[in-house]
Amino acid sequence: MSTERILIIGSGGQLGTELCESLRGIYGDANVIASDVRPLSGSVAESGPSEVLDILDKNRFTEILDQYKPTQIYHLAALLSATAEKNPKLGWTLNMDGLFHVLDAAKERNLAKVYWPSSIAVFGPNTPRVQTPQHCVMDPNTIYGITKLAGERYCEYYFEKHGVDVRSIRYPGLIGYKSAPGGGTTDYAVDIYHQALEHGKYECFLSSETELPMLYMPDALRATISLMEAPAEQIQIRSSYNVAGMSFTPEQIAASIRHDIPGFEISYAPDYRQHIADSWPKSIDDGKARMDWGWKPEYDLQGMTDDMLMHLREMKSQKV
Ligand code: AKB
Repeated sequence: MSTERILIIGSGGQLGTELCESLRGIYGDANVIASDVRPLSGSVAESGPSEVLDILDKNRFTEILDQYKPTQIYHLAALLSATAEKNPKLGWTLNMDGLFHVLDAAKERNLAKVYWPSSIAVFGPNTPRVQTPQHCVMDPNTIYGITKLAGERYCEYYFEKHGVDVRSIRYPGLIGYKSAPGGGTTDYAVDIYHQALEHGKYECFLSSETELPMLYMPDALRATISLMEAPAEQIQIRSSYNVAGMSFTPEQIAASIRHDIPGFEISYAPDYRQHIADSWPKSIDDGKARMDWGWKPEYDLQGMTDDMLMHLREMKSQKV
């Protein structure tokens, strides 16, 4: 029997849905409480406890903490880059105040661990863009990146000042077949697979040569859980770890799809998200994560594309 009880905040999102399934597999369905600002549905709601929680509502948060007495929190609720750019005030409030509520609760209730995701959006136009180091000039110029960098500093501060065991990864774009992303600049790399199977073509909102770091969801889940399970003394970075899987351009992902769907066509209509992508790294140096807690990705671009298309085809055939 697990002695851990884990509260996930933002379980309805792309990462939350899949982390919930993985954590329930490890710690037991009843020990992982899924929560989201909207009522949850599907397997996340059916396989274990689930609650409606707006992390900005402190009273409701307190009620849930009193009811379930979690030992760990995974705080995933946030506005991503593209959505936050459209609504900067809400981006700031949700991304910062939500984190403050969680870190304060962890401090006051002496929680064992907190997980909070950062992003490659902490880097900006003055950052070295190839093999971006763990420590370098950052200067993010999106509201999302600014909140993630401020959040990283807050996490480190709470660890140093209050002993909160908070751990974090700077995710690149996340790609998975089980759940849809929402509001990110890297989301094209998920949508392209759906459109390839449904229509045999895709219009990309980034230009053909825009190279960005990405991570396939099974690798992202493994990275997150390995970091959270590593002994505390191995975690030397309390702001957030660089983690990388692969880097590619829209043209390269299209070529990998053509291995499987030879007639697949891609066209380009860059929009405001191009400006965001242009300020981010092309590739990431994740040497610290590899050294401190043994991180190593398993998927490359073609391996991911083959796996994505196989699973999406399987899911579509089950629907009909
Ligand atoms: C986004 O595109 O906003 C996210 C991210 C890189 O953090 N996927």
